[in-house]
Amino acid sequence: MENFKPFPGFGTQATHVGQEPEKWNSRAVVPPISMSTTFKQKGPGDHHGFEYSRSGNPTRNCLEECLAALEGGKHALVFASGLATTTAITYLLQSGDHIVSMDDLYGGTNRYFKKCATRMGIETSFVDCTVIDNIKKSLRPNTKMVWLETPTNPTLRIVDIAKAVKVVKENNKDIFVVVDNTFMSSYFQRPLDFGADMVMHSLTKYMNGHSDAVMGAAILNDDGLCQRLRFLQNAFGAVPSPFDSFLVNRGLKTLHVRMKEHMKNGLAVAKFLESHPCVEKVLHPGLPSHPQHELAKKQMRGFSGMVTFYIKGGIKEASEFLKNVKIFTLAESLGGFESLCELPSVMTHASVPEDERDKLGISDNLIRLSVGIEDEEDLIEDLDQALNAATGTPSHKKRKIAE
Ligand code: P1T
Repeated sequence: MENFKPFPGFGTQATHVGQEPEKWNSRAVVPPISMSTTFKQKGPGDHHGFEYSRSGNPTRNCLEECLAALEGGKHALVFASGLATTTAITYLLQSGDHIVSMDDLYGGTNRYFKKCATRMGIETSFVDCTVIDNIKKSLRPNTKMVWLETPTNPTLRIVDIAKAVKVVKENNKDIFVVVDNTFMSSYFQRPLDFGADMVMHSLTKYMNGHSDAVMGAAILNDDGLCQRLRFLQNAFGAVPSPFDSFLVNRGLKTLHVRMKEHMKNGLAVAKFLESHPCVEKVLHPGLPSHPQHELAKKQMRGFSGMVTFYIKGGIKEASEFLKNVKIFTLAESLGGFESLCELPSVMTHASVPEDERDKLGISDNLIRLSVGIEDEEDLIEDLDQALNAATGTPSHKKRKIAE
């Protein structure tokens, strides 16, 4: 395993920032779930920091403070889902504005820009931002936002954040650069350190890590942008419940512990798949065979449990594999403690038009794994038997021993 250095103090911050017992008269060590929708005022408009639970909630505050610290940012705002966060951020723009977006990204984000933002009169150009010159060429006088996802979902391409920010700011310093950091979590990557203006997370994934809450966050340093987003959080109203805020806040407490296991298992699975005769190609930024392996090592402090691979054959073999896994579960989503697998062309990226999927390499034999924190040997054995069952090959492990 690579010898990556974690961000200093990460575990201590995850444990304590925003969680101060002194916040509560009871001195509760674990922040209480504050379910009240409204808060008593001393006089009209004269309150104790909270008025109404959409505009502010004590449990949500604990989570937002912790998130800001973990991402190395000044402010964090949470929303009812990752996509609600993307929507709120896009509401910072107005009709006639233009977005440049990475072409490979979560299918729902692609669909939002194409089918929803367009209805607000906002146009998006989808370009391969791994080639920095493509970003430069697609900037227009009305470009207001550049949206990057790195590593990308599902083909795990890496965008050089520092170079992308540089080229954007040289063109116009008012264009803000947003990085969707969902695949890495705050533990392995901090885009704000590379000059990005804002980080977006689907907290539904690694940050919560327990596959039991849907939520998103925007994290940033700029006070003015934060104020505008705070207004939208309340005015737009897509806020998470206090109970879900409690769950995600609890999930953060073990983020650093979980991510190390995801990385270890993900790398083991990627190496195993790369050696398997039923596998055409493996995509994992931690493998020296990944075209951007060096950039990944420079920009990230580790790798998550995301592994994508092409099974030999087509939809038939891919479907058989997915039906045959026993420990991996065939389901959308990622980043939970449990291992999941899915077929992006039919599931998470079905909303991306077929010609675009072809261009991006999202073919019917492309399988995405979210490698969980079960025992490495069990995961590899499961993948081996499912691959062999899908392709009618004898067990790879047994065959290797026989050789
Ligand atoms: O599901 P939601 O919390 O709304 O987050 C949307 C989202 C945003 N960004 C990335 C990189 C994502 O992967 C997602 C959601 N992705 C899945 C559900 C998935 O299985 O890929």
